[in-house]
Amino acid sequence: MASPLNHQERDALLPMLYKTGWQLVHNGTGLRKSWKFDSFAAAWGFMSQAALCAEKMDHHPDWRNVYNTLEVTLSTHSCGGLSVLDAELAQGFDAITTAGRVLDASPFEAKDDEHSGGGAPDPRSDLSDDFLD
Ligand code: H2B
Repeated sequence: MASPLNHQERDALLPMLYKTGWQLVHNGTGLRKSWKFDSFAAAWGFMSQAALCAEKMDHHPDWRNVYNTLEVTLSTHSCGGLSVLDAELAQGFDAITTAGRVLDASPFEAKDDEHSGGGAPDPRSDLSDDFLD
């Protein structure tokens, strides 16, 4: 079973992930990154590749997709914190090729009110209620 990263391991593995937009959440027990793509299809394409990567590692993300945005939180449930598997999965996600279809990534945050600014009512707002924290 994977064990939690010790201080030395955290110092060795996490700084490179901060550089690509991963942030610590939940008192350092999770890693989070958000993406905004140019379309739902691009988000789903990324998620398909990410799912294969996760399945290959037998280590799976918590994630939330709303239209063209994706918020991923990584943690190792079995050890209640971050393990080397989370760092490896984060690297795997960062290595996915997106052919310029990423419009934005962390520190951009996929907020619930992301689509609530002016203009037409968001047709997805009724879908997102189930996923609110
Ligand atoms: N994914 C994550 N994120 N944390 C886990 O502890 C975990 C997992 N455990 N995927 C795996 C599957 C475990 O349930 C199986 C039995 O290996």
